[in-house]
Amino acid sequence: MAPLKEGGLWQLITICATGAFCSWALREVEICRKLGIGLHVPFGFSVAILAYVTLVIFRPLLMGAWGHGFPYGIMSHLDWVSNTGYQYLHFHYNPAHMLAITFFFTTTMALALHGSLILSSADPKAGEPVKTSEHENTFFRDVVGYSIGALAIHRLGFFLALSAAFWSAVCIVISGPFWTKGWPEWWGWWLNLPVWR
Ligand code: 07D
Ligand code: U10
Repeated sequence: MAPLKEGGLWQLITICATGAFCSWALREVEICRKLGIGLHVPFGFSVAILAYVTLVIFRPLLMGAWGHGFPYGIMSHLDWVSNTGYQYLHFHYNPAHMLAITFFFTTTMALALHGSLILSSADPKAGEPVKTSEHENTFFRDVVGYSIGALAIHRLGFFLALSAAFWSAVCIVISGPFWTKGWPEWWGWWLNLPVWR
């Protein structure tokens, strides 16, 4: 990838991609305004753009070289993730990476719960009536003792998904600019707590 980056093609792609993503977000804003709906979709997309820009602009700037951005190849970007991860010894010990992964997994669980619940009520077998939100609430009150409600499940999903992308951005921007050692070593503060030190 070095010649590509030296030739400036990588920088050109980065500029064009960032421009395209931001233009797309603004197009979403336009459509929301036309429809008179909230700006939730462009806001959500902006957090994805933030993660991308963190990877290819903010972190390389903080590290002092564009070479720190990830390369735009299918295999080469996987190599970059692996190499960058092992530079910090064991990336699973990065606390923000832990949080991001937890949020990604919780997002899929919430969407699976929500998708299956809606289908179970709104798409019954032929000849059976469509069920009500009372059925939906009752299912979760029965199975886990709590129903978050039809509006709040979407608020929760939005929060979980945005948190996943946000903590992803955090986990990579602190690797290098803030923490240069292995991530396992960061947990030394725990071993050094006066309680058992
Ligand atoms: C960046 C996407 C933005 C998208 C935009 C829009 C188009 C248009 C058009 C379809 C944020 C694009 C639009 C192209 C398309 C049409 C019509 C979203 C972004 C703007 N990791 N790890 C992450 C896990 C390990 C490492 C993130 C899991 C190892 C490094 C996520 C595991 C080591 C970096 C994540 C695991 C390691 C990451 C990625 C398991 C390697 C990052 C998601 C189970 C040895 C990266 C900001 C993301 C990151 C990242 C998950 C393992 C290293 C949380 C589940 C131990 C170096 N990892 N990882 O960022 O945080 O979403 O980037 O082992 O840089 Mg990791
Ligand atoms: C549906 C529906 C619908 C309804 C419905 C429902 C589906 C039609 C009718 C039904 C829905 C429900 C009943 C709700 C379902 C609920 C969920 C899906 C889950 C909701 C979850 C949340 C709100 C919270 C999610 C939180 C997350 C993901 C983050 C949690 C964070 C941790 C656990 C922290 C983990 C620790 C890590 C990663 C260590 C990393 C380090 C740091 C973060 C730094 C700070 C750490 C320290 C200082 C360490 C200190 C540690 C100590 C002291 C130990 C403490 C331990 C910890 C774990 C923090 O469709 O409509 O209506 O009702």
